Amino acid sequence: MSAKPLSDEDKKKQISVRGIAQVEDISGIKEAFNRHLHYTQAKDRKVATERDYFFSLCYTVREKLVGRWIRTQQHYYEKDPKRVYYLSLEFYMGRTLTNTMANLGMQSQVDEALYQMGLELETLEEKEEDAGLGNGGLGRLAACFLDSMATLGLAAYGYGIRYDYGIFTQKIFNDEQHEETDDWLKFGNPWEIARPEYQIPVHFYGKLHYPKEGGAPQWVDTEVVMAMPYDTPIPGFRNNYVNTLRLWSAKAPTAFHLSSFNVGDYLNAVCDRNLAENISRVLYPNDNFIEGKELRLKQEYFLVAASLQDLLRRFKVSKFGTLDKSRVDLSKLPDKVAIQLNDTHPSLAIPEMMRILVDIEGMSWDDAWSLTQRCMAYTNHTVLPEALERWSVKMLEFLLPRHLNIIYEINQRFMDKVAQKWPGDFPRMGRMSIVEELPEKRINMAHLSIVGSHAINGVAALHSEIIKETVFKDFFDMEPEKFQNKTNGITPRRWLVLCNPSLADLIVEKLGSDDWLTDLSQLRKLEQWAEDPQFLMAVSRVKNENKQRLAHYIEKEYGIKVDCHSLFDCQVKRIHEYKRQLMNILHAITLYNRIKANPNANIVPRTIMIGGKAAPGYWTAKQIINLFCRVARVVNSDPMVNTKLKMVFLENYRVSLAEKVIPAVDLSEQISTAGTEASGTGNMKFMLNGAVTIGTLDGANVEMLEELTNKEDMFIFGMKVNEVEALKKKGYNPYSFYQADPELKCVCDMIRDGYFNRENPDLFKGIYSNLVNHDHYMLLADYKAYIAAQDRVARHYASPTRWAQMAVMNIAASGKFSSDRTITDYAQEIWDVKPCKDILPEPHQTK
Ligand code: D6G
Repeated sequence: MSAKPLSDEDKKKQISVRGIAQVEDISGIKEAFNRHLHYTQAKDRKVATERDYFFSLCYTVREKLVGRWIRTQQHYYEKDPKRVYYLSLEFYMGRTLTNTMANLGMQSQVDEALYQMGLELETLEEKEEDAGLGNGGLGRLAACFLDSMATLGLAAYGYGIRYDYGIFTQKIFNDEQHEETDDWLKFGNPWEIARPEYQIPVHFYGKLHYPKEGGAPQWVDTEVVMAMPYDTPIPGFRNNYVNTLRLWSAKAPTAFHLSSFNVGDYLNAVCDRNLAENISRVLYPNDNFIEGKELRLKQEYFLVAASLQDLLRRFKVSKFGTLDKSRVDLSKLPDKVAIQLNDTHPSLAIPEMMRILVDIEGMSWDDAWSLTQRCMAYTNHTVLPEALERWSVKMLEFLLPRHLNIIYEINQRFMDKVAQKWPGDFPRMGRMSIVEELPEKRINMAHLSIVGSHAINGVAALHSEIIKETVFKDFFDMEPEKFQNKTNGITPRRWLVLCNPSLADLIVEKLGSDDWLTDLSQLRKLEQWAEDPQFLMAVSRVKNENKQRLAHYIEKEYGIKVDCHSLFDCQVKRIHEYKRQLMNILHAITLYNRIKANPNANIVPRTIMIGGKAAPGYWTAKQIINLFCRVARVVNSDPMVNTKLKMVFLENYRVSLAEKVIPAVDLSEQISTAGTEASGTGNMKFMLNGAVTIGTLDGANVEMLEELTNKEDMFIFGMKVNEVEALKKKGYNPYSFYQADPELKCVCDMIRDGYFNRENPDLFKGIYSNLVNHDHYMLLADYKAYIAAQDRVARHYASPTRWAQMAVMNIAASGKFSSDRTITDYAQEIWDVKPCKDILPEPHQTK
């Protein structure tokens, strides 16, 4: 097929964030694509499936990475900088193909090459499974951080688990959530490379042997599982850096269960291999909730044990693997290694590091402790009590006896320090102990993490203050210098260039370059065009195109037609009571009642969308999904209502769906009870894409408001943290709010009386009674303010120019929320490493 002539649109594309399409690159891509179709997929064009094309394209793009990857790793060995290790049980990566092309600046070339071969890039992109190795914000944050660390040229590594099954696929039937396994590896993963040569043994169970001559007890008679690494390249944004995400998969050792007592039962011994390999089978599907199961504890230790051995191996070798004697001096460890614990999930790294240094390397306790503390730093992500990890001593004793022993020793020494500072203050010692006695003996992993780290940070300014004043107050009183704040951020590459290229191009055109993509604070300059009618029109046009694309998706997937002129009002995040999706539903029912009561009133049309997964065992969260879907059914089928109000549940919300939804939204719902959402990052993604926020003064919303030049450009409502606390103290009575507000009372009564579920009218009585009697997250107390804020939203949306101005002012104020800024802060204030803006040379040849 011959090349299509360049239209004006094509010419514009050439100065697009999607890269510049050069003729020689296009022919190179076509050649590589055909080579992979032939040699890697072993297919010809007559029999090739779309998936074959997808894989051929992935390998074509991957080829552009490998030279850079090898070169970057060589560069780290040559320069030997301090390395950063980000340990996380979750890396919510989503898709890789488009991100890789975007970061290498080759989207236009690939698009053109495929077009010339009669194929469509978008269709192939849709073939990719999401790598859903995370639940929500915590896992996606880890993924955004990897992008920023590579973009800032940090010698950084992600360490995690290669779960065979990621976060479950959510299916809605009969208005209810059902879970299906996420078999994301079923067609193979073109981005990973197995590295069997770096397999590492991990020990479990066993017992302690106390040597007669004294000294540290020995951990003996253990069961071994092998940790097999799979490496995924993490490209920086157009800087030729490619870092590594190393994910561990559990493998039974060759001799697993083939010991003497098993001789003669070879087949059963082979089948038993599954037991060991179950460790990396599945991601625990809970967000902000810890289940306390043995398999999860195994996962946590498996990650930590494999990663520490691996990073110590890397520390001990240098200059391409030759042992450099001076470097085996472990006292230099904190000069070369920073370990960031993403929540307490990998906090066994602290006793594991002590075990390695004391038991294996023969170091004194004090020296080992100093090195451990100087390497480790801990990020706290939540103050919700059900999310704070506490492991039963019984379980630890059984699974990791030496670690329990070390934790006791850490605690003893720490308690001595507390007693020294506050002699005789036994209640304080009780509060600060790593070992809790009631209701059963448990290890408080947050306390362990604080004691074993040199830095502890919250994830937004408000959250960092809250932890100092509440859950960790005693620790703050003791060592205030350890406590820091690092407000979360998002990568503008995925969350703008990739998901909203038209808006990115518009900004490039206005700012005259794309430098702002690695220095997002430059977005502030857009304020000068906030009154420019042409710019406002262009921003609205992009939003409308995105809305049309989403409307098309909604119609195709759910058969619901939505009006693109209506206000797209959206709350996407995990379903949790504290996030208050139920309050959003109360508003939807309120609107329904108002339209029914006054069909001719001039009501601003809205499309209310909620998306998110409920943890499979979280009954109330599932009820909330069920209620939303049932209300939606009534609303959407009522001709008196459905021209003004539509409700859509966005099934199976995940990274790739977020990329379609976020650019198309007008109003972002960030409505958690003040003091409960540590940061939020969805809030930032919406802001960057020109949505206006309705929200409480919670998490990073506070800083978003601070960044806005005009405070009216965000719809803030509801109680502040101190007001929530004061009302709790006074005694909160939700029933009085219910009785005092006829509109609220009517909405609650409809839920109680089964208005939306007449065939099963008792279905939501529990929701009603919980609301009016307990209402732990104070929805009824904030309802009036929320409705009033929603009314203000509608009034503003009725003026398109005013709304577009608000959108522009929000985009302009979103620069602080780049994860590049967050990572720069971690680098300077916790890790003591220097971001490097230099671009590595192109790798022409690799050694
Ligand atoms: C990645 C990239 C590859 C490198 C390998 C091992 O797979 O080029 O050789 O990592 O790196 P280290 O674990 O020795 O740093």
